Amino acid sequence: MPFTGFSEDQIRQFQSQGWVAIPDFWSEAEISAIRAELDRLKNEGLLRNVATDGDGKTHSQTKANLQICPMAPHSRFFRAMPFAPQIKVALSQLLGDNATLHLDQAFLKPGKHGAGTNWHQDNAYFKIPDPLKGTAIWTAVHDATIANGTMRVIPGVFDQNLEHQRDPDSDHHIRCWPDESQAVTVELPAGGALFFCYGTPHATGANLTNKERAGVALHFLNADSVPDDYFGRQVNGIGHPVLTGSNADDGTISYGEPFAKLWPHI
Ligand SMILES: O=C(O)CCC(=O)C(=O)O
Repeated sequence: MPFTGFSEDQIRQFQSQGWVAIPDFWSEAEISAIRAELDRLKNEGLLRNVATDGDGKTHSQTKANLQICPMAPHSRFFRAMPFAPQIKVALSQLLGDNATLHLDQAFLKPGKHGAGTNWHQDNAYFKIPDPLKGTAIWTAVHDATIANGTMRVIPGVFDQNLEHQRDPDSDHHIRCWPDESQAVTVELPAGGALFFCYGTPHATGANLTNKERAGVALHFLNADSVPDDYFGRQVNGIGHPVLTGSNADDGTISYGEPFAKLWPHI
């Protein structure tokens, strides 16, 4: 049964613990299409290895954390994904009216030498005043398991600003060192989605299996929490469509196409 909305308990979990997981957020057809489009971007060489050899600079020859950010300039399909009807339902419940797309990206971990992304809070980058006014939707493109380095989160600490430093295992990330004994490991089948607010510390691990594993991460911010120049700012011509409330765009305003209606047949 495709996602039609969070239960009250799930909303309470997001608001008090900073995360909630939905194992069947996308249908089979949707996740197959997401996987196929990510494959296309990978085969075109658009994913970049950001893993480094412990100095934050030297690109690793032995491990790979393949990232593409943003995806939208390269893919009509990924331009359309934030307009999917179930995203609108989820964002209306978690962020309310005037939820906007903040950024879109994907991380792919090749089999055997896929590298994790170290612990961080997204709010260490974005610094919004209320960390519950922003959420990631992290989609498991393949089954995400302990063995292939699925996401871990630290519940209930989203209102603490942990100290971050440059991540020596990445060419541009920052990282923190939370109390890992509190971590929850979130295993998800392909098509599942993990929601975590901007303050929730999260990390992925190494992929020790033979098969690749990827996550597509869309980030959303309530318009009342955005920096002053946010709507004027574009990355490669892509702006920040409003996705919920009476000002919601169905894709027509931003891209001239009614993506909400067309999805997933893009
Ligand atoms: O998938 C990953 O390795 C990291 C994803 C992440 O950090 C995020 O979505 O904020």
